Amino acid sequence: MSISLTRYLVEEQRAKGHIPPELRLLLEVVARACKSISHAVNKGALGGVLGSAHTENIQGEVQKKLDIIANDVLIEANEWGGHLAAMASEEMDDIYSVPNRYPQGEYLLLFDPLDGSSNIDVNVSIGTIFSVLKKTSSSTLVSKEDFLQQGSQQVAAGYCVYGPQTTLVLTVGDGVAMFTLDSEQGSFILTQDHVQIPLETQEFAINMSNMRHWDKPVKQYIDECLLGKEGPRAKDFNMRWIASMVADVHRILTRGGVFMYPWDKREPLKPGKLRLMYEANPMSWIVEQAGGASTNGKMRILDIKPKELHERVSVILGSKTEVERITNYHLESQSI
Ligand code: AHM
Ligand code: MG
Repeated sequence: MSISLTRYLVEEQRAKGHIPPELRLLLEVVARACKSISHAVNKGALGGVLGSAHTENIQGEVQKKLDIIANDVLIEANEWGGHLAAMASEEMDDIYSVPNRYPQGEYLLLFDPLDGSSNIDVNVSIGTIFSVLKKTSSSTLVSKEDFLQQGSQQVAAGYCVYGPQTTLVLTVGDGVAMFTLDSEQGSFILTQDHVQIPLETQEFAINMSNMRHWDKPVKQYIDECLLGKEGPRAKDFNMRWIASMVADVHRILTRGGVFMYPWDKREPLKPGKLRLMYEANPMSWIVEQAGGASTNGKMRILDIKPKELHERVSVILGSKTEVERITNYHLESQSI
């Protein structure tokens, strides 16, 4: 018997009461938007959607046509349902309040519409990452400050990876479930519930070309992995770097591993490359809900109080024992 996303959400609500109807609507709308994005990604060159849009986002990154298409799909799908107060996206400078012509709900949706943009044109897995918060202020006017909540305040988070299969991964704070898109039926079907990241791993993901810029604790960890059986870890490690956080995190959820995009010395004032609100927070919650851990080297990512919507952060996440080891290396290097 196959369990659709809708059925999963209804049954979770019935059993545990943590998915109110408005949140269910929101999650179903996001899933529907992901189906549309998956369709556009699938068409690729045939749909004329590849290549640069010749515009830049607020972070000065050149946007791809599909970045903008995915952003528009998510906005259009979500603005009218009455479940949202506002949205924020990696691809938009400011928050997007629900237009006055639609009813306003109490949820805030944040997303990276198409993560791993550098992989779009080369037909490698990319994805959509999303995070849901609840508006805490009673004012009907939504401001950027409403969004600046710690990751631990999220009420739902997920991602959809567009790879050989389209897979939606979701948490509402009660474990992690994976749904695979059945394109014949047009629905997401539950394919794994209670996802657990293995504690131990022999696989790491990091962009090795940045090695010379890393800080000492990160270098120490990777050096030890590279020494393999002959080194202090006494086992060989394997390396994978897809350059799509969604795809790297998906592999870690499936077979363990550790993912790092750490602070480095190239731009010392920049805390990291990845965005706290659109990438690190949702992924950290998913990873923790699957028994893993996530830190910026100094503290749990979900405890960081954001100061900016587009704030960046150093990210170390995945199998718990490895993340703890890397955190210890950071603590040791601080105390020297
Ligand atoms: P994007 O949101 O602009 O695609 O950037 C985020 C991506 C992550 O998915 C990935 O882990 C990282 O950037 C790859 O960076 P690099 O190209 O430096 O390896
Ligand atoms: Mg991204």
